[in-house]
Amino acid sequence: MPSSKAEQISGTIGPGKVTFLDGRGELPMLEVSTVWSTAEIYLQGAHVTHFKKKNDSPLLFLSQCSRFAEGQPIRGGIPVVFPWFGPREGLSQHGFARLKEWELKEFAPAPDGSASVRFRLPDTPEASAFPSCTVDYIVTVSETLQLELAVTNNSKTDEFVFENCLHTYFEVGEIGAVTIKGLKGVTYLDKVENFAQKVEADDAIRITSEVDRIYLNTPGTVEILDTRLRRKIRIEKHASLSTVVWNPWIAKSQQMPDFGNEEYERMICVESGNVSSNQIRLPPGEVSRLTVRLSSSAL
Ligand code: TA6
Repeated sequence: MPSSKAEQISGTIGPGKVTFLDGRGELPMLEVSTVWSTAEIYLQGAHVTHFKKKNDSPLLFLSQCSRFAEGQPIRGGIPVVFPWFGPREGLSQHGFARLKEWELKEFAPAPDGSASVRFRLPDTPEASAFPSCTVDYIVTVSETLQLELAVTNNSKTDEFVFENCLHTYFEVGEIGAVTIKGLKGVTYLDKVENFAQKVEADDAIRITSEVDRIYLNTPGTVEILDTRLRRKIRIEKHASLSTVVWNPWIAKSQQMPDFGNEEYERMICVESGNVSSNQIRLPPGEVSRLTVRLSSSAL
């Protein structure tokens, strides 16, 4: 680990480079830059807070009101949700991974100019409630943003049952100008209506009120079409059966202290993971690799 902040770890192969900085709230942060793009990643939660291609708008939404404090979730970017999704009696919502400072294990610039950074979730008291496991997260920055959450069950005897989710906040020009494609015919749990089970009827989903849905058994690619930014975002994924779509709309926005009252107009969460009935049952010695590839193009 670099001894001084703002120390640059330059790649020797490609032009990809990583700079180690004091981020907001003095939380340790990495800035990764490639010929195509820049990204910012906080060690806390291995949390990608920024990804932007040259000549494009940022891909990820980050709230102006987000906290940047030890052990507090960051509002925006890509929270890593693990080992449970949602509330859990007496414990933090969405697991503990997003609250912990991850170890920076490796920085790997590639000949093609992309740059990968590997993080490891350190042992924590909370993890003792689960079978012994190794959790690595690899972020690859290039013209696209690729994420891989690898969980190894180190137990010799016990199955590891967990949920995971890359809870991505996308930046949009204006929520009214957005449609979401790729979920037609998929069964979902509607959290706004007490988890009522429904089937998606729309080919192009529009957001016109609070939306909080868990789409199940859907390994497919989802697209966000944004006519205001004239941008199409593609979310390709592997080893993920759940897609969660969330916009807090007006009332919920006003209830969240770390989220601006009008910010619901500029974001949509389309999250990729394995939650609820899609939770993972990982046998001893096995590895699960949730992979998500985010790309964007002109509409
Ligand atoms: O993924 C959608 C969701 O589960 C919503 O229900 C909402 O709670 C959101 O996550 C944000 O959760 P957070 O704990 O970050 O406030």
